[in-house]
Amino acid sequence: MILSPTIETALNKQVAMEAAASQKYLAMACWADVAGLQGCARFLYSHSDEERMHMLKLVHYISDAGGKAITPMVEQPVLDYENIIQLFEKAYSNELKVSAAIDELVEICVQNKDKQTANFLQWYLDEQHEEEVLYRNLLDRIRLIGLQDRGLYFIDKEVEDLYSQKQATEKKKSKGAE
Ligand code: OFO
Repeated sequence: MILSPTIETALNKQVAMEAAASQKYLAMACWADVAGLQGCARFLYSHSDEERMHMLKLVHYISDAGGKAITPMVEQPVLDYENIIQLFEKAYSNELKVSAAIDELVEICVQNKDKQTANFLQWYLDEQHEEEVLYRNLLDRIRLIGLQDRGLYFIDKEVEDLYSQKQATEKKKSKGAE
């Protein structure tokens, strides 16, 4: 199958968006690291890696379909946050933007009758759904804990636990795939 120029351009736009997401999470992880929030940092570093994996999946798809994947320019992400709640609010709103972009991409595939790419993008639709739920639930919990008293300690612990659960689920998934 050969990609149409329209689909190739649209997929490359998504490559850039996933790369930018990876950079944003990396900057968030560095901020959390400096703030002494080790659980949050671990979670965010690993999410940055995930976004890079999302980018690479698209790059390989474009190449395998005879197109040319474009390595995007690296933009400076936001480096500082007022506090950890604001950071996760930004992360959540970023996920909503990525979801909207994937929806639009699927729509372009449908309009251009590219069923194969629309089918490939199903994985991204599912992934975005998971990430939206994860960040929405996380935000609810950390808002509930709040920043007062030992709030930061408990927020960091909450995120660390979430990170460990995610790692365990990934391990199970990859064992199942062996
Ligand atoms: Fe790429 O999954 Fe979120 O943004």
